[in-house]
Amino acid sequence: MASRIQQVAAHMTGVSAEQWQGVPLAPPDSIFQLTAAYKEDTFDKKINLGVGAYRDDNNKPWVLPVVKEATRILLNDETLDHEYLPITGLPEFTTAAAKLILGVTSPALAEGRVASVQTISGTGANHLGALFLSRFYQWSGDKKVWLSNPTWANHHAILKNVGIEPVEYPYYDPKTIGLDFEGFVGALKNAPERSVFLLHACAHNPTGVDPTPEQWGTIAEVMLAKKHYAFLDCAYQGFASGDLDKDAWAVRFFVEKGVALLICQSFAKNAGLYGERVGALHIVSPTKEASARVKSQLSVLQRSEISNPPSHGARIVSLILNNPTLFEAWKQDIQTMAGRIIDMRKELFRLLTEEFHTPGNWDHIVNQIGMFSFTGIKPSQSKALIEEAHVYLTGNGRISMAGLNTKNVRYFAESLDKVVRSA
Ligand code: KET
Repeated sequence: MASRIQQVAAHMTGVSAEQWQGVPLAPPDSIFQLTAAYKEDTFDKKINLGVGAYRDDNNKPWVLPVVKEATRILLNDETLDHEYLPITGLPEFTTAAAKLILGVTSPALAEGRVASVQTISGTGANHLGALFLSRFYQWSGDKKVWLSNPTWANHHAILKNVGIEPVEYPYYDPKTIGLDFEGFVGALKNAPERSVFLLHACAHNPTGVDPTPEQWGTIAEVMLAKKHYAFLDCAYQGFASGDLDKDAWAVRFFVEKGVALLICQSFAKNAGLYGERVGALHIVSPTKEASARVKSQLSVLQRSEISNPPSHGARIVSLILNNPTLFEAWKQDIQTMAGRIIDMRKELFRLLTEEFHTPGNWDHIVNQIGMFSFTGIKPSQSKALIEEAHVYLTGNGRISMAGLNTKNVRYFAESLDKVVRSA
């Protein structure tokens, strides 16, 4: 009776019966809040080094010329419609995407051992991969995935969402501002057999520190010996070296060695298609027959999650990957992006070492790979950069090199120099 009166009262006052009292206010996303704060900032020299998104030398998002060309072709194609794609995506896209990461001569592809599904960019691939493992992996104990310390923060959330506990393995050594290879291999050796390790295929985020080919060799050996599973996240193919094949080396090497694995692939960065959400999940199985079963279950999962993936971005990438002229043009565009980032590394290094004589060793600025640089500065210094210099970066000292250009790199170096000297 009392509750009926309450309901009536709530109805009369327009207050909903559900107050969501149990819902705590969540903090904003650590990366995207920086973009929002940067946009609101009115300071003329402000710099956004937060999100890993490419900018040209004028600090503008860059629509790749090859993407413009592919879009023009699509616009003039009268045969295209807006029907649903198949549940697992546009077949000519997923087939070409698999070749791009695994290599055209991949034995796994020739033997029909790869199940490929189009996903909502790299994040969707990570999610679907994690969901699949959560459901079907033969876990030796609790569901746990080993993540590098540090890693892309979203890895933690994506795993937790599907009931997998993220645990950490040593990766970055703050003393050397490089790879803690011993710690990493030690964790691989000490983890129970059949553990799942999430590895960044190239251009590690946030550190920009990748294992050498020789180190990858040791990692693969230990993974094979311990029957571990490799969850490979490849969000930056092309951004490490400027060369798509070179950046796929570790993935292909693992497949060749027979490490059990899946690959999460994103076209957000290398094709500049951030908002189009184009990606793929590739699961490599030991047999064609197993692969067919895996693919059938991926299809079932995908159906209940997103039903079928969006078509526009996949069509653009499919055109680029399947047309030799467009493919060559894309490689040029990737070199333009990777090359500009490398130039910024060199210039920042030169300014810090030759002009400002900033205390400390800055070799890592030029040695680190890909979109990001892990500066090695303290959280208090990151905070000072944001608050005093209007330079936006994540609290862990990661900077997106793509946010630097010939016009703002000096101001950044000067600001970095100041915070390094003051604390
Ligand atoms: N994996 C890694 C390692 C990664 O850095 C990102 C994006 C993704 C996957 C997913 O990208 P997608 O756009 O879903 O294909 N990283 C940048 C953007 C973000 O945080 O979402 C970043 O670290 O800034």
